Amino acid sequence: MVVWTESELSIINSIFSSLDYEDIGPKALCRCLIVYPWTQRYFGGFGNLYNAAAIKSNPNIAAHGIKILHGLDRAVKNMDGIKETYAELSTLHSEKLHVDPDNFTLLGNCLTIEIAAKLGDGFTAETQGTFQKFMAVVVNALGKQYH
Ligand code: HNI
Repeated sequence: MVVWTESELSIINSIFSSLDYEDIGPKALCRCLIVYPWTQRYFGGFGNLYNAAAIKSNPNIAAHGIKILHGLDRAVKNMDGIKETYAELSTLHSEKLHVDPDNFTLLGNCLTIEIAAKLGDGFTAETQGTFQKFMAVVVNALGKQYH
């Protein structure tokens, strides 16, 4: 089981309590779709993804970016049971959506960059280390139902 120190729990809570979901969610998903264009294949029904400008102004993508952050909220509220929390979401991404689990890491990288840009000097090495540990646990949990 993953062990969290008091300091790590406090860093994760502080990141998420100050996070503007409506800003960072869309930015993280847009960055992922632009930097790693093969991730666009899962969003064929979302409308125009023709270029970076189209992706950034696509309301369906923005809404989905916000939805993903709310998905991460579930982990923040269940830090000692992230695997169980994501069992159903993992099955959905695997069996129904057929999302390659490597993409979870790519999205996590983009989210890390957006949070770093937002926090500026506040994104210390300690903050980064804790956030990346959190995302690694989330990615692992989301990949659990793949076989
Ligand atoms: Ni993901 C649906 C959470 C990564 C493609 N995804 C969801 C939903 C949540 C969610 C919540 C809504 C489920 C429902 O309707 O019951 N996704 C997350 C989280 C991560 C993640 C927490 C990682 C941090 N998803 C990804 C990645 C891709 C992805 C990396 C593809 C590159 N997700 C999808 C698609 C859907 C989806 C596609 C369905 C969208 C729709 O509405 O049709």
